[in-house]
Amino acid sequence: MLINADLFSPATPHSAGILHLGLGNFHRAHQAVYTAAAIRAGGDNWGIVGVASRSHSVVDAMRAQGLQYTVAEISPSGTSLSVPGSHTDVFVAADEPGRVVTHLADPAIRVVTLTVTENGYSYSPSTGHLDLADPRVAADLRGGYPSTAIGQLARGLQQRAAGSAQPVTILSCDNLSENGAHTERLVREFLGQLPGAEGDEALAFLDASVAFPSSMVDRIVPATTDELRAAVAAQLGGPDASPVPAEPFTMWAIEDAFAAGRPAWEEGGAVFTDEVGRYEQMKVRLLNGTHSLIAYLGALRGAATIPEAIALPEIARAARGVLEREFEPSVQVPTGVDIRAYEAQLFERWGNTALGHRTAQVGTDGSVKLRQRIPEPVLLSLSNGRMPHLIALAVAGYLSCIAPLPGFEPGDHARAMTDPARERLAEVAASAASGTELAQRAFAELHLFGQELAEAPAFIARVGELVDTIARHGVDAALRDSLAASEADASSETTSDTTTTLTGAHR
Ligand code: CS2
Repeated sequence: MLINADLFSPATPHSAGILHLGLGNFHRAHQAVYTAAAIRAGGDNWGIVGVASRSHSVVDAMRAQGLQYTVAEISPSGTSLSVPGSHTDVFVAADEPGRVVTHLADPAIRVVTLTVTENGYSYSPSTGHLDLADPRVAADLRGGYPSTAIGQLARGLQQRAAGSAQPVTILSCDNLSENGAHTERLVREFLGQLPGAEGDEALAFLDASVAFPSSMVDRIVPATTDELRAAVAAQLGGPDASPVPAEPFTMWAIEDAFAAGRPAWEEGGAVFTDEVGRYEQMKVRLLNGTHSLIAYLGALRGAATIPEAIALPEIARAARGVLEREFEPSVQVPTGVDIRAYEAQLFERWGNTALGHRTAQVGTDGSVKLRQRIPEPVLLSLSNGRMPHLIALAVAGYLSCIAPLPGFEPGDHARAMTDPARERLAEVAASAASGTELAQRAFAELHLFGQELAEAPAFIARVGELVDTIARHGVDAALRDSLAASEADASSETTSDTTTTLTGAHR
């Protein structure tokens, strides 16, 4: 082993109780760290079998390092290293496709966790349902070893139902609202699509013995860079091929509804609460929603990283405006959370220059991410007679990055963003005469952000206008325009509130 474990205290579990799908950096700096604390506190049968979908890089590195890796907690005041050590095995599903199903059916596995990103749930952003048009979903439904996460869960649960039928919990750890219910719905839809009565036994097993609690996860975890590898190697005195960078902040709120026990994740600071829905809303809208705005506008301004973007005064003003005036009114704050302190902390976190979180990373998969972040706040704002100018700007920024109008060059950071809707949107953009037409077709024809926003013509028109402004006059002009409109609306509301109060006082 290359990492000198004597310097640290890796958790060293005795056996595995968790199967984890999505062996990326987020899992390794979040859930794996909480699990290490639970294992150290006596839960040594809660080791994790980690599954990477297709990529070998993490699996190869961890195998060569006795399953260990370093978490580098990075802040402007310094970096501290730790080694969680919570894995008992890791493998690549594409290499050993049968193993995922076998582990899922194994009664020793009592919790299955997922960090497969918003894009890993095989759902259609336009309908919210399982995407039957996705060829990988269709292949999984036909049979053989499944390759999608939903197919793996469904096939694994089928096998478990037919075998031990022992209860199990499926815990989504992705930024989806109501992620437990969402995952359960997709698994049920998959099983319901199987021919004849093939899925019935598993559906009955789900009714009786499978729990899908929701959870809110939070930690900013960028991609690993060579610079980090070098810095970690220098501190460790030996190489780690796959260290994970992470901010110091970390939070996990979980609904305590498990079917077959759970690790004592509270040992690592997790909060068990029946207000997970509120935590999710707060996080997915305030943090992730504002993050998207910072990423798209920042990329268009040439900022490589989130801290570079938020250091630009207009972007900081737009971020504050969207957060306070457009996202926050749609959020029910969890009991005991000081929302002002939470928001102040968000700005500090985004400003962490040492972390170097890239705008291209946050801007990736915008079609599936924005679908989770914006529709409800937009609809609520419109129903209150208010145009959410800054959310419209974030969406205009997204379209300008992913599907630039002919003749508009969004820059390298925007070009580096990948998105499952990129091809479809680019086709529309290539033949669109204006931003207005692009927005109109993206929302109403492609149903990019679902049915309800497809029927919000004033919002679509505002997005289109801002796409045109970005293409013709640049992103700064669009920022000035939407900030002025948003600030004017806010101040006219304050004035009319005062008037109402004064009129009331006169009576
Ligand atoms: C980000 C998130 O990439 C993104 O879309 O908004 O990954 C964010 O960094 C995490 O959710 C923070 O917990």
